Amino acid sequence: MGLDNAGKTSIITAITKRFGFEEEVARLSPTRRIARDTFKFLGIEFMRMDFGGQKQYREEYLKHPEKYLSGTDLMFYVIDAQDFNRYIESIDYLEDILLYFKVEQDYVPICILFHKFDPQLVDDVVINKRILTLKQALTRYSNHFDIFFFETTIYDIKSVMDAFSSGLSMLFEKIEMVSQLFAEISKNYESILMALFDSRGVTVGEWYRPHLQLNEKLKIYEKYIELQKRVIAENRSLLEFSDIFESGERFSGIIEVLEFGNLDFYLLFIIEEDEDLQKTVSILDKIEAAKPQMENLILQIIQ
Ligand SMILES: Nc1nc2c(ncn2[C@@H]2O[C@H](COP(=O)(O)OP(=O)(O)O)[C@@H](O)[C@H]2O)c(=O)[nH]1
Ligand SMILES: [Mg+2]
Repeated sequence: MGLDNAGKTSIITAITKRFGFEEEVARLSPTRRIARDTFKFLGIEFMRMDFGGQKQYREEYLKHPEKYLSGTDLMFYVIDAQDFNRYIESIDYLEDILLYFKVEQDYVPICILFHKFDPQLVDDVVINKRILTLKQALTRYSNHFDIFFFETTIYDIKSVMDAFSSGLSMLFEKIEMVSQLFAEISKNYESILMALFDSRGVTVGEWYRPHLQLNEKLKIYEKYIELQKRVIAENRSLLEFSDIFESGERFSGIIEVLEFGNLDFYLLFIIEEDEDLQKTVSILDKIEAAKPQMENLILQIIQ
């Protein structure tokens, strides 16, 4: 939910496509009423509702909230971070929505996305200040609700996927065990990243080397998207690769497919490349040996 023009439909398009969505996003017209679709995560089917945000629709939702909002498990509230003039209007709308949930004692987790936080704005003092002020104002709702903030932009697909993944993972109790296991395993190697994705690129768990830079994360994610396509096209269960960061640092990695009935997961493991390539290969082999442990854990989560 969120005001019209906040970027809600663009976000859903980006999450669904993950690549090559720019043209479609540029052509979007305002959503009429509510656009519904479904997707699966960890074997559970979710209905996703994209609430058209124009004034007349907002009034309708708020007039009959029980009709539109009951049964909500998770809300993503999108604010156009660039549109300072509409911050207040946006907060008012959010407040009305939260009021309904509060009266119903339905304390759904709320993810607030400060969207259109485009790459060139990351160091922009003005917008950062505005967002901070907004966050401070919004913390008053955290007495009742679990509220999580994210800065997102469709020009960084990872930012959008992270917000979506983090929101969803709140609905699965044991899911943080995956990241914990990754942290544990990573200690033993010169790891850069360890992540588990579902077939649609939603993160189930991940661990990053501390201080990994944003552009390095992006590089990895883009590489992953490209390689995942190849894994599918070539019907492989394992793919090893090697590449280089802008800094000149080399990394090696594997993508491994884990299958559970008709559910596929992708394990991505990236380590610093050793001059002695044999050493790198043996580490990647060891990681492969951790597969049963990983599979056990996934089984617990999707039960
Ligand atoms: N600069 C920028 N523009 C965006 C971003 N996301 C969406 N937009 C643009 O914002 C406008 C409204 O997007 P739309 O998804 O239709 O908004 P909705 O009304 O909330 O569904 C469109 O022109 C999009 O191209 C973003 O991350 N950055
Ligand atoms: Mg829309």
